Amino acid sequence: MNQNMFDIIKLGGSIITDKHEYKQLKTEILRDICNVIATWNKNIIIVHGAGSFGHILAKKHSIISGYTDSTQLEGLTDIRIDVNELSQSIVKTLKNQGKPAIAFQTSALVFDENEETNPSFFVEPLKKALTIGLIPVLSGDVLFTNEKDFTIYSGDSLINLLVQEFDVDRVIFITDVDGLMVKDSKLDGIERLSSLPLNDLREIEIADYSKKDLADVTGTMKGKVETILSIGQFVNQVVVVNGNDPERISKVLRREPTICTIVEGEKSTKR
Ligand code: IP8
Repeated sequence: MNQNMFDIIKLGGSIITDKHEYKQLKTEILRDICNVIATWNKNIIIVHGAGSFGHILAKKHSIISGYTDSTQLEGLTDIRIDVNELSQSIVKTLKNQGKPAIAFQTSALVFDENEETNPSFFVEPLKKALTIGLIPVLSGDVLFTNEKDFTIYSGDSLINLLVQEFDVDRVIFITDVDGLMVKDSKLDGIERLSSLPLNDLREIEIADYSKKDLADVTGTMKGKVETILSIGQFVNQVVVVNGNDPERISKVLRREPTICTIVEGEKSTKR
């Protein structure tokens, strides 16, 4: 495999924050996950979800609907401050593990000109950071757009852009579930998908896991599958693994068997 290829690691908002409580960082889990990431010598880009540092205020101020009145601006400012704080916590935790990282503000690099096409993406600062050995840390954000003035842009949408700009081997979603769950018609329950080609995922009925009581303006398990279907075309593998057990992440990185879902992407067929 080409050593210059990248892995993108998505730290889900639910695994690094407690989504029930405003700005509640799961410090120990973040430390344990960063510990594992720090052992990994491949080029990586980290994208994190906003969790309770973003979704609670995003919902309160209807940020996803775009600009309606000036009272939203205070909310927008607070979300930016809070998401920045979360990004910096990740950077500091990586730094403590001896891994130099740098946070980038997604809304300063990405601008949605027109909802029909991919947003414009100023990717050069990321490329430069990577070539000198820094790990870029990016996030979901409040994005400026031509149509609505602003909206919520998820980390998953950003990954969709990144896989089209970088030579990406794997996208690893570190979540708080054991993998992608499907309805099992025989057992009348749900079961985890362990490994499958992207094409099979197109046919499958996914069990919807979203916790309805939580403020989350972007995500459901079905939404995650749509993201995987899209990014899977550009990468070799997409993995969904539970970050509550960092040993599983370690095994995923070393390509050893563990509890997770591995979707084989279509990158090689596109060359
Ligand atoms: O948690 C959402 O990003 P996500 C960004 O990756 C904000 O969906 C600010 C709520």
